[in-house]
Amino acid sequence: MLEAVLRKFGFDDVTIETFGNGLINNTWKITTASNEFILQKINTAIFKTPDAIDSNISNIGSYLKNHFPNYLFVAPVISKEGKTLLPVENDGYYRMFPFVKNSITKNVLETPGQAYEAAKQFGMFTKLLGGFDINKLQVALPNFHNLSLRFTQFLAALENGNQLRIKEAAASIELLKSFSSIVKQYEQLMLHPTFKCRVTHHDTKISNVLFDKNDKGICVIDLDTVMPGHFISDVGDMMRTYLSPVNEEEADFSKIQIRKSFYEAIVKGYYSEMKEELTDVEKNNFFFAGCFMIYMQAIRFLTDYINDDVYYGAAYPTQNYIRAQNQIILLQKLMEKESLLKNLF
Ligand code: GN1
Ligand code: MG
Repeated sequence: MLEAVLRKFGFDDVTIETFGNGLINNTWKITTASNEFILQKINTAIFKTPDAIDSNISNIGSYLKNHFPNYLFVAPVISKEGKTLLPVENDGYYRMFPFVKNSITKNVLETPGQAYEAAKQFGMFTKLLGGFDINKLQVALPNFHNLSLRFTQFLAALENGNQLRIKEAAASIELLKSFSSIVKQYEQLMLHPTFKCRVTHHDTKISNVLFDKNDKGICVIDLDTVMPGHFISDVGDMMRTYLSPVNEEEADFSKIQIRKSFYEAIVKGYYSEMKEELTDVEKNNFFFAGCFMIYMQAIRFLTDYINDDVYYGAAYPTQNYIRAQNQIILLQKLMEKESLLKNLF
């Protein structure tokens, strides 16, 4: 199947390896005699309108090319028929990107300097697109970071989901309910006139930043979830994925920690681009971004566990339950450090 897709891009003799660690799409690295590429199959169970993604990437690309020609925008490869999105019957949708020469992607964050660079790159992305007409963006995943809806879906799962799993996860369920003031705070912010809607990446994990060999950020990638949104999504997911030395898969919860130097790096990196753009209400909710995203991710993992893993799937039976517990502990540890971290800035 992949060979047929590759032929449409004019490739015959290539090596194909699986690539990366995304939970949703399938990704391969393609090596030809002279170049490298990234091929992806879009998971249409989740991204139901691949055309929307394709058009967003194309519109953003044109805007950046016209207004900021020096910004490295990784545009999709055009097929022999002139397309950037290739439907394959009874299979799915494919697209390909050039692998940026000499770029490095990281699955694990090692230093605060890397966190600074990543936060700067995501901040820069939103800032450069400050003049882009947000109404031109199609919403590929409606309500993706709508915490109120995620909470409602969690409550619905408690009504209709797997009873055995609900019993097993009782303690985690109670903990998540006990943090529901986060939903209230989110709802109040959404009503605030200066809590702004901006072009938001919505997936700011470290592997979505390209680095050079000196650990300097080059640009951001994976624009599938770029939609109108709020800065708490991007900054919050940085906190969720950069602050702790271990990620959401870690089952030894004693390894979960909040590293102050990485928090500082996120603030400084993001502010190096966005300080003048953010309103006071937004700045006052910088710390809240982490609570919002970690709480939402804990809810999403636990909801999925209770719904028999329909969304994320599971490599072993309790994977989503472990992930949810991991995120609850991360949230608790972050909240313990609230005054320490808030007093830094
Ligand atoms: C999914 O596929 P990946 O890893 O980029 C998910 C994110 C979650 C993340 C948790 C479309 O992202 O929202 O934060 O898993 N993406 C979608 O690891 O649901
Ligand atoms: Mg992604």
